[in-house]
Amino acid sequence: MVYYGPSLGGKTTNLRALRGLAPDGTVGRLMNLETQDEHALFFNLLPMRLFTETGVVIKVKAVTVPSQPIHKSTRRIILKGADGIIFVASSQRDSIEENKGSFRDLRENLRQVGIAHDIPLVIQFNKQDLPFVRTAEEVALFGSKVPSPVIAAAALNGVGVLETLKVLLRLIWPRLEDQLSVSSTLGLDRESFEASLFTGWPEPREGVGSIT
Ligand SMILES: Nc1nc2c(ncn2[C@@H]2O[C@H](COP(=O)(O)OP(=O)(O)OP(=O)(O)O)[C@@H](O)[C@H]2O)c(=O)[nH]1
Ligand SMILES: [Mg+2]
Repeated sequence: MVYYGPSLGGKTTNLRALRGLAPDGTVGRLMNLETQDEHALFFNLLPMRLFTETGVVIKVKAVTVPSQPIHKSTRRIILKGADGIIFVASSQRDSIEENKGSFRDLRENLRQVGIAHDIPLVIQFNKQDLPFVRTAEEVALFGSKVPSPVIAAAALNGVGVLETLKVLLRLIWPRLEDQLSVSSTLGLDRESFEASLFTGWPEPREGVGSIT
């Protein structure tokens, strides 16, 4: 799962929040990967294991892209391995142009690496807890106009983070079935896949959480 989006949108914070929400034994360390060239380049990787009721364990790697313009080629390499994308936008009103720019960059990179535009994609409007943001209603209205699911979040408070990932995994299931025939080979049908993902994880929190 690739977390894509403008600088400071909250990609790393999503992974930190997942780490914080996860029951023991389901996620590994949050890794910070660094390249050795002259440009500071950081991206993160969080390995997770989701235990389904059928005994099948789904290994998920959540990866962020480095957002600086200079790292376009790294973003492409990361995208090549993507099964799904979470686009983390900032809800702040003055971030609209940055969000758009990063989304254009995403579309261009998908085209460049030959990934179809119908790759599972969820858009997250993060930082809902801040003032001067697009409201949850505005986010919902936006969601009604675009083909991808759109979710409001406040990742810093752990709100909306799990929901975003769940929605993406639901979109991904048909691919698992197409490519691996998981229902016949592993007995993992769509219903049990959806029902058992994230068992033991906390229930979704309402609102934007406390401002910490
Ligand atoms: N108030 C608030 N701050 C947030 C939220 N999510 C992230 N932040 C803050 O925004 C800043 C940037 O968050 P990061 O998670 O580092 O953003 P990023 O997308 O990983 O940024 P790059 O790695 O530079 O691309 C940090 O100071 C976070 O604490 C949120 O939901 N609410
Ligand atoms: Mg980051």
